Amino acid sequence: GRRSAQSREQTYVMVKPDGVQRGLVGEIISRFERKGFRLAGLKMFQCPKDLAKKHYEELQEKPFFPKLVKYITSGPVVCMAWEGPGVVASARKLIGSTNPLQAEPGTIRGDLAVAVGRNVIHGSDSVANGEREIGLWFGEAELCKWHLELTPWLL
Ligand code: RTP
Ligand code: MG
Repeated sequence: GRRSAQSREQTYVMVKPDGVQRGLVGEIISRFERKGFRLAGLKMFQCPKDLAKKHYEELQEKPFFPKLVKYITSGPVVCMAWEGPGVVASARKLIGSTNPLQAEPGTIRGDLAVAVGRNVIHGSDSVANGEREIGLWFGEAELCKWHLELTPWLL
């Protein structure tokens, strides 16, 4: 039924090194929790160069790609898998536009960042990429399965 399929949608969200260093991890987790999504995976992690390149492989021809890889590997990130109905699109809304100067107030980037090269957070841009990225960043044993029948207030 609806609560077993659609509500199992997952997205990969990551606090980038600037967000970790600026002490924004709690604030960011809090926004997703308060929205009503379920945290299925969470860890702090120093990303190796190979993984950063793989994660952003769709952007490898862009002029900013080397800088982007350097940024993501410049310090620990906080990796998260969030789950819930429509979580991929909703997370992108909570996060705001790629360029923080274009991001609406009330969004994470709109409230907490000023530069595209230091935009604090990542969120998957499609359901397929969410699955791909969670597979890249997490091992099976690092992800928790919520028992929805025991948490009826969570959709
Ligand atoms: P993300 O993947 O990190 O969630 O960001 P996004 O979907 O909003 O944007 P995307 O096009 O996927 O770009 C990935 C990240 O690359 C950096 N970037 N720099 N012009 C630039 O210098 C530039 N453009 C993009 C940003 O950190 C962006 O989040
Ligand atoms: Mg992207």
